[in-house]
Amino acid sequence: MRSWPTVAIPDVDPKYTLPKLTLKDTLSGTKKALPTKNLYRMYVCGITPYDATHLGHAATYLTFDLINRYLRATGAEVRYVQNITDIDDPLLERAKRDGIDWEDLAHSQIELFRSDMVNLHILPPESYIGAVEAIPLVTEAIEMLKEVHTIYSVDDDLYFSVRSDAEFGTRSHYSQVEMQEIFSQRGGDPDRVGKKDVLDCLVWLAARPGEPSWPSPFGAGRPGWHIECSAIALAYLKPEPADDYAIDIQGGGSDLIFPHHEMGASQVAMMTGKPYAQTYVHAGMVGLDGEKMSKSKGNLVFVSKLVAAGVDPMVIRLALLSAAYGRDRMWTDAVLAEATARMARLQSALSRNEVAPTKECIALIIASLADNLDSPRAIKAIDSWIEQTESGLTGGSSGELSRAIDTFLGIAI
Ligand code: 5CA
Ligand code: ZN
Repeated sequence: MRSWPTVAIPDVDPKYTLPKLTLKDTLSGTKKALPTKNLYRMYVCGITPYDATHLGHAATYLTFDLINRYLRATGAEVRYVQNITDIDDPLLERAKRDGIDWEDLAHSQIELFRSDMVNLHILPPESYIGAVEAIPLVTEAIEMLKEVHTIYSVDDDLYFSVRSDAEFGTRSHYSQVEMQEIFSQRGGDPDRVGKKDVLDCLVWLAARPGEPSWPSPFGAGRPGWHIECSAIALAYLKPEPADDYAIDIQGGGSDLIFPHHEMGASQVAMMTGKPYAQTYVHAGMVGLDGEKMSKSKGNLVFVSKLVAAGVDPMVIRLALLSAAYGRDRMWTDAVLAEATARMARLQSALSRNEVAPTKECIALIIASLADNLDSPRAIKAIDSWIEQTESGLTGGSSGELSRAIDTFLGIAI
């Protein structure tokens, strides 16, 4: 699938030293410094293209954009892969409900997502891969899992046996009861008769009448959700044989911790004999005015609608960065109003002939982001600089500060 155009990133002045990036790892529950490397492999779960791009999606991709920007600023290469779940039950259900062709729905939403990502200055993945185009990779992955005896069939459908991985369930820290509950909420089928374990997940769904299907060595059908991401990640990130982990960063929103990322980690461990990711990073959920933002509640706020209403995408970016990425938070009119006011003050301060010293502010932005992407702290440093400039301090370089804000926070002013 075509990715989207890249965004220029200003270079970092060599006078600034970049500390190692630390990130909160969901598996260990602690902050971990990423090892220094020349190449990082990052996989982030992409959209299911039927309601793109709401502010929750935007916040999640923005989180990984901060990681991407920081690692690149250290001089490293980031091999970044993202998928598109362009065939799955929820997409088919939505297309049916709205009386449209599922492929047309997916294409229109992917197009919208691309333009939202461009507007938000989110760096594109190197590989942007749809589930449909990845079907040969999915079937190869299933073959590999078959070789290690982790696949069985129920009727003509194929399942991954979670108990073949002794570590299954240990990564996401939920009890058995919680796992079962979340599994059913997120498309799982705990009650399917013939399964070996209630949590076993579908990897290949045999063709159903009236539904799209593709040929495969296991008969016509379509991929299950979790195997789609495992197969795409391995094929496009190409793990380094000498590494202890298959990839460096596995990411997405916290709604994917279980079952999606647990299943993926198990499948990859079975296929490669290594743990999946060095660090598992999850962005918190964004809600609206005190409620969970969800399709069923119909309270989604879309980036494209805000932009069409005249909101500057850089203000949306600033607004989303004003809260810590890992926490659940609310989008409210007040959040947008605060970011609008902050942007106006920042623009006005940066346009002065004389501005307050900038070196300390830039160093603080870098140090804050290095500390588990603490964007609220980086914004606080910018606020203090604005106040200093407004109070008449001089000696700084507005060009240097606006470049650093662009490089690290992705906000072009
Ligand atoms: N296609 C799958 C992942 S393989 C999927 O979860 N698609 S999605 O469209 O539902 O979500 C796309 C990304 O946005 C995922 O990383 C998901 O975790 C994240 N996301 C979804 N809703 C929210 C929300 N309300 N707040 C923050 N992130 C969200
Ligand atoms: Zn995924």
